[in-house]
Amino acid sequence: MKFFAAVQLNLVFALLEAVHGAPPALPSPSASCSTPTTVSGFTNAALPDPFVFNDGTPVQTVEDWACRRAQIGALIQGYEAGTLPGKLDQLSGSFSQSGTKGTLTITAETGGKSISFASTITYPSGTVPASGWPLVIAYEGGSIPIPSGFAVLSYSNSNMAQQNDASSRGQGLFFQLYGTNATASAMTAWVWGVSRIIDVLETTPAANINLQAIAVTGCSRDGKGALMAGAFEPRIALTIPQESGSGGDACWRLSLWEQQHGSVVQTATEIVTENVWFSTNFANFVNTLNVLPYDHHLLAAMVAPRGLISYENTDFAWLSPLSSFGCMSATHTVFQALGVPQNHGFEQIGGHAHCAWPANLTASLDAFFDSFVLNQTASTTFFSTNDVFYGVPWNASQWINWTTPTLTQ
Ligand code: MCU
Repeated sequence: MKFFAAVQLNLVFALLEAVHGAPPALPSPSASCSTPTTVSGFTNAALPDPFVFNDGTPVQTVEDWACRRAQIGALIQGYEAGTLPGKLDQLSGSFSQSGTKGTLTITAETGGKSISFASTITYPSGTVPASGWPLVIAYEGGSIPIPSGFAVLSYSNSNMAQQNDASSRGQGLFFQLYGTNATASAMTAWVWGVSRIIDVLETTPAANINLQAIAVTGCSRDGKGALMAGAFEPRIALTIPQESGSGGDACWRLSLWEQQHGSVVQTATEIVTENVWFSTNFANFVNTLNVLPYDHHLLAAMVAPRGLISYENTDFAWLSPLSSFGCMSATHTVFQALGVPQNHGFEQIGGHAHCAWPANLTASLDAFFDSFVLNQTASTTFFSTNDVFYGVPWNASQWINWTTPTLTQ
């Protein structure tokens, strides 16, 4: 019965893809879906259950999950990310191309202020496919091997919101538009920029981009950012955070557990002092993580049922390897509940420098590109670690203490 429901769901997502050629989509949350930015009185030492709403009632259907996802997005903004502004009425773009180099320039206006930013798109040579080129939006250029046949947009996210150190708060183009007191963290400002790029690509046919075939990637701090873009922007078909570590595909609670067991990892208390990736409000919660009604397993779960593969590097304790593995194991239950576990991959190996690409990861990467961006058939069952987590004990049931339902239509 369970199997049947999963097959049925796969079929529904496949039909959605066939009809729209688009990434698999969730229904819109119903008008009655309530999305507060905080949950008062919440406390949970384990990872919060993805399958209960804020009020404790169970999530049973795909439509329920669409509402739960919206709740999670609001909570993440409320506690750690600040407010993500939406689409602007005053948005325009221009595009020029010389050979394989295109320049996409975007002008955004609100409240009497205006900013412009330009991105370079590097195109493959050859004939444009009928549906346009698939595109990778690469934070600061990215550092994964992108297969031939893709256009690559190099996104200057640090120009959108600076990330030098704590003094970067409120610095960058986004804050020129929304004011230096905007609550958005740098990562939130970066998501806003990605969404405006996609808005303008939608109205710029000359750029020849296949809007159903957009991936996002970035490494390290920019990997944290890439994960967040995939979580909040449903027009992204495939999300590829690389070595994002704490604040990315790791969970706050699990990183603290690693530290408590003697591993020198990055925790929430450190991260809010180091840089401006999170809102100023997050500093109020980093010493009482149990009150967070979410953790990063739920940030990553916002990507489902779209494609997500994250890569981690076991050579660096600072990246908090147990936390990433445990956190993504928790995220995986959401893809399972939606009947698409193969849409979520995780690979954690060592033997390479931070943000360098070892060739033995290319098979999974290419399979994810094939399946989720190019709509080709590929086996995408990749979920593994070779790590022993620097001796820190991992007991899944201590952290993932819910039963995974099969969400029905
Ligand atoms: C893994 O990403 C970050 C890390 O969170 C920071 O603590 C460290 O300073 O920088 C890393 C990074 O972005 O390296 C390029």
